[in-house]
Amino acid sequence: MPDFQAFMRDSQARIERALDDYLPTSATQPTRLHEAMRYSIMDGGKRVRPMLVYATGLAVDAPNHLLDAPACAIEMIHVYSLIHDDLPAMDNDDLRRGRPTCHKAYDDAMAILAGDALQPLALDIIANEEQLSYSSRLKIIQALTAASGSLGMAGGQAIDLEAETRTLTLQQLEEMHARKTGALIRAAIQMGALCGEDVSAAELAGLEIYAKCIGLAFQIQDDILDEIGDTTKLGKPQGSDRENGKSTFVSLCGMEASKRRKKELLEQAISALDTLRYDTSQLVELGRYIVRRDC
Ligand code: GRG
Repeated sequence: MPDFQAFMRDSQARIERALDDYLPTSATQPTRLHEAMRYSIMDGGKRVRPMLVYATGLAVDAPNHLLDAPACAIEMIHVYSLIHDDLPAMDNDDLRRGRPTCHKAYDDAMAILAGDALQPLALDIIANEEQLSYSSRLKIIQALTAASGSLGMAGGQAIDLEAETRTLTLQQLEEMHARKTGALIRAAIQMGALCGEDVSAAELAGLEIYAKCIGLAFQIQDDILDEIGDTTKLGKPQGSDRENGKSTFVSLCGMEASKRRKKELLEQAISALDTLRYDTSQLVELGRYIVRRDC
């Protein structure tokens, strides 16, 4: 069983190689669009969602070669959402992953198109993954589209934009984040599970609880980092949520209660993995990493 550092290193190396293979080269016409897509995706994000796909794969005994396409697809959808989120019409951010955002490095139109093009590419690589059965491909695509559409991430973003001028209740905040960030995290775990052969209903139920708890804990840590994180490490300005008057777990519950809540969620997530038969050690460690990360 590899230790967590080795698991992270191997999964990150695997995802970099696979993304590079799936993305059209920068020399492919239209070159500026392909450059913009590569600029945003091949730039060293943490790759949390792909790592969740690989760690879930281990927990359901799915071979790594089946997991590459789902791991890349979820990262493509995630990166498209970051590119569009940074646009002037949304968060209007200049920095992402420590570099100028896509629309700053290129222009608004090219950033919109780069995000637009990453979405069908994500679906395309699943649809064309011949090592997966037709049924698995369809179910993986269903998980991805449900998580990214109006009832998932895009819907969560719409609620977030509408909430900018008012304070949310804690329940409204959790519901918004369950869609905006939680849905893709949950989809990453579902997609990994769909690559396993004989995953039982009890195992799926355990993974579902893990996914929901980790999704929420991820966001609580994001809110904590917005308060106390380091701009250089974060690769984006610290304190922007507070400056923009956004409701966050910290603004609604305070720092200590937010830390307690993410600890409880982590414990709940880890206990839920007891229903699984195979190696859940990397899901456990990844959960710990997600709630303790400093960027
Ligand atoms: C534009 C449809 C649409 C949706 C945007 C996810 C999202 C919705 C916006 C991102 C805004 C944001 C910073 C949300 C906080 C949580 C989050 C998604 C952080 C970034 O994810 P990480 O930490 O980033 O996994 P890296 O760069 O490591 O991939």
